[in-house]
Amino acid sequence: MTVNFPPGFLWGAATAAYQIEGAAQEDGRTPSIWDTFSRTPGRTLGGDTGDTAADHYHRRAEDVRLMAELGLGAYRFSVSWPRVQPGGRGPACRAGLDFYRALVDDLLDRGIRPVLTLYHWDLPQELESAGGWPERGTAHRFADYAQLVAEALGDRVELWTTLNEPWCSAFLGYGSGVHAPGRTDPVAALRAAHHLNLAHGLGAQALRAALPSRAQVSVTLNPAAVRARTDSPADRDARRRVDALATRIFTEPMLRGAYPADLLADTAGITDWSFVHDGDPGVIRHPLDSLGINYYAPTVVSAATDNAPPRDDGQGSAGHSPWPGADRVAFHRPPGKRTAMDWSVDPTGLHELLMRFTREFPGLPLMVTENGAAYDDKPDGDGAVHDPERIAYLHAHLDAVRRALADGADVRGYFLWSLIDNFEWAYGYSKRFGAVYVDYATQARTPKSSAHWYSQVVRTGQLPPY
Ligand code: GBH
Repeated sequence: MTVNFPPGFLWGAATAAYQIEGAAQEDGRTPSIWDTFSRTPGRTLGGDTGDTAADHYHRRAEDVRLMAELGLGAYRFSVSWPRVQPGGRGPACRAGLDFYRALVDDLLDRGIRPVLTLYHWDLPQELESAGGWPERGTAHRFADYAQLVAEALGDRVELWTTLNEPWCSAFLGYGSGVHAPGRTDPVAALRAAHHLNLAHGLGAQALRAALPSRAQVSVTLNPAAVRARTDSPADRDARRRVDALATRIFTEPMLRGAYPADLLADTAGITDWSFVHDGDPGVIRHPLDSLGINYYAPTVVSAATDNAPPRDDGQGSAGHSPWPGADRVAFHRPPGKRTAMDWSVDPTGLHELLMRFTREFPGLPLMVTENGAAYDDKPDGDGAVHDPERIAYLHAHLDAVRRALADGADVRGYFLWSLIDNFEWAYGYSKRFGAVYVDYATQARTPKSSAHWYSQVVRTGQLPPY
């Protein structure tokens, strides 16, 4: 006897603005850091940019029809900041807001709940030119932007998320430099992390002030399911350091109101954290209606030894680490199945994270806001796309969610990453995460076999036998 998914469980799929919209120069949109970065030679695979992406800006109605055909109950998308507030400050751009109003109306017409993320990595370039996330002012700009979007869409969107994966914005954007804006400075990365936390707190306050009381406010993190390779004290210390930098640097200030003491100690040689002002912890701590968790693969670490294999976390760039204060940590590739990203397939990490947050933050509802896998999908002779590995991946991870529910976790929903193939950041269009195949030459959409499979799960609220 298995516990099934509870009634009211949100079944959805997710996307992000820069990854699908295209229309980078239309209707008053100004460049974001991802436009600048992707147009800089050598930054993305094949020099790919999001200029056209999956052309969702012009295919919004068709894409919402597709969601309805799949039977989705919810759709998680992000708003492009430079589309609705060009330059990142000042008045709104009406055309930009109209796009999201139309999207939300289309969703509501079809009974699909919109789940809106304010920031999925596309900082207006003007704000980066003024210093970006390492500068405190960016957090205040974000709060103004949050208010602007809330005033425009607050009457019809109930589920709001401030940030998506601030770890990536801070440590891949300013630490390893593999994401926009491509800076490689550990102090800037830690300052960015703090100002993203502050942006979350100020943004959540702005949302509460502008939204009706039924609105729900959340944040999405990518907590690491970190395992120590052995039980030795040195390997366990490596695990602790990575856990602090990946996860507790956000959860502790956001949910408890203080940075972890061990994080401050580990990074003391890099910064004295004087950019944290007296009142900041009280602002960052904000009662949330749920916590969003994105999960793809676990992280396996050990203490670095002289004969350890070279670090391979898939995220280093010319030796710049996204883990300041953890340079004596080695990252390992566990044996077993891998996706096209070379990430291991291990659903136990998802169960582990859901149970950890259930234990650490009792009473806080959880939402799996992203989970999915890239595979080398290709249409067959009839144009159909068969992706049995993705079905296996989704089945195993949904089973992990079901086990967490049975073990007492309060999981309210699951969002497959991604609805459609899209611009996979530094990897450009070479990696396909979609349940729906996109032929970029024609922009034709073809649901893969995983989309049909997921549609059955969504409609029945049950996992078929596997
Ligand atoms: C998400 O990022 C994004 O929200 C989404 O936009 C993106 O398309 C999707 O996932 C697929 O990539 O332990 O050093 O090896 C996930 C980004 C990838 C960041 C795995 C952490 C492991 C870092 N995460 N990565 S390491």
